[in-house]
Amino acid sequence: MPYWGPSARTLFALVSLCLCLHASSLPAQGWGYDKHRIAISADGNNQPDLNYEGTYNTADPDDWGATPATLAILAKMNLQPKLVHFSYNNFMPSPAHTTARNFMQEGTQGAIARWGFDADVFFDVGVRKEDAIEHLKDELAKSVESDPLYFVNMGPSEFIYQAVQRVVNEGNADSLNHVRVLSHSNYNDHHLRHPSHHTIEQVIELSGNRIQFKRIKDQNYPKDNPKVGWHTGQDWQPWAWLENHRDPNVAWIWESMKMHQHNKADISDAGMIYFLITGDANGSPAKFQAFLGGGIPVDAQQLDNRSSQMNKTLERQKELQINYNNAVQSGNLLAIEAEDFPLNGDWALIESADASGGAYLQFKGKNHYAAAQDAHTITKQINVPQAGTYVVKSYMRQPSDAEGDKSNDIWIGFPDAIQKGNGQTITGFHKYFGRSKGRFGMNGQIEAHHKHSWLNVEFPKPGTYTMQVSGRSELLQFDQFVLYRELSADDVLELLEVGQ
Ligand SMILES: [Ca+2]
Ligand SMILES: [Ca+2]
Ligand SMILES: [Ca+2]
Repeated sequence: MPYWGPSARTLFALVSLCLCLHASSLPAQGWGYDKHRIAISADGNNQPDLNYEGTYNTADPDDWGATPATLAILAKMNLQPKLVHFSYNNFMPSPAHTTARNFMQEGTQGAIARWGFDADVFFDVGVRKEDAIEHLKDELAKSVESDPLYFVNMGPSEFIYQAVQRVVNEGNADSLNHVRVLSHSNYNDHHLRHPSHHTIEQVIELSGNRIQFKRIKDQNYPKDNPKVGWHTGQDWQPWAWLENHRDPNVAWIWESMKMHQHNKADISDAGMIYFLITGDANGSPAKFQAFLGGGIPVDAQQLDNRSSQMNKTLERQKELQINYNNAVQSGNLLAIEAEDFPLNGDWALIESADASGGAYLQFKGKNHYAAAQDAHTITKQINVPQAGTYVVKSYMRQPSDAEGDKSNDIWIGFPDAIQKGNGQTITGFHKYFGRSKGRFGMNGQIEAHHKHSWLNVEFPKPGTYTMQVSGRSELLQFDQFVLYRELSADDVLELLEVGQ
């Protein structure tokens, strides 16, 4: 071995050490951030919200690029395990992507596969709204002085509002003393998709002013100076280094940014994560380039585990979506939104992000236990594509302060079909009841011939049939009816998880 060998090795080791130090010893200065837990909620919805009457019924597409960029910044610092929640498509009420391309799903799944994030902390609000809110609630409620949560606000504030509301309602408001909400955007803080939605100030107020809030400068500006900010208008030159980056995962950020349908080079929301990691609120394309350097190293073993787990989940979701479409097309599954019934009497339509279709009906009148009243009966024609006998279930909810068996029933009737309970034909209206609090649960039984029974309805031939519902107990809420045949209740629950 030549005499200079050992010292060359030493030199190499020293250089390596310096490189490592450079990556891991960046000062923790963004608002005291030091490898703490991070939760993110972004919009980016591409499925139009057709009930929205404002100017934009889809979200700003800048998140399609900002999400991969954000996750790249975290991965570069090996902070994957610190990302404990990422919800997307949070433009409430967030209709599921059934006809439009789901760019946010592509961006998050792509980042999970490339950099080994935990797939279980990602939620498409359009498909798993309830799970997403609950999951953020749990992460908020865990916060203590030694383990604070940084929440990065990348979309309108209603989503975090609903999670904070649950933390408060469950008596865990003190945890919010250790939650720090970071924003850069007047829009994210104040945009209201619906009059019932809330601003970031209302989120803070709801927390009893416990949540700490910081808004850094708007990362979209100035758009005409590529040296500052994360939005360069339609000038792509400052980002050109991304396109052919030697790390293909970094080059993928470029592809994601180019999906922007107005061709804007804008990943403004990523500026917040850059600030948290570096303390620099004046990030830029060139600083991003220096930060990512030669690329993002990943642990191959960790990646293998994660991507096989994710592929299984994706395959399962695809299969469920196909099964749901088949069940609807074949007529084996009829899903009827309560809010599609024309209103009558004391029925009221309530818009709500946690209801299917963004709304439910509530009976605001008094109890009518003796008989269905015409004055409070709502009627809808339903289309039945094939003859057959269907189980009738509904998604209903009792108000949270109702006693166990109160506010939990309606009258139901199918006057021009054959109704059956306990195997026997029955006629007229029947009391139809269930129990579920907190969330809309699938249930619904009748009492026929002195026994509890599921309600079955036979439609002798395809066509249009009348369905009637009448108010029975005050304040009951119902969201959706589900009629099904040749499926089990478990099948239906699973199919509706993706179909809604
Ligand atoms: Ca956003
Ligand atoms: Ca932007
Ligand atoms: Ca509904």
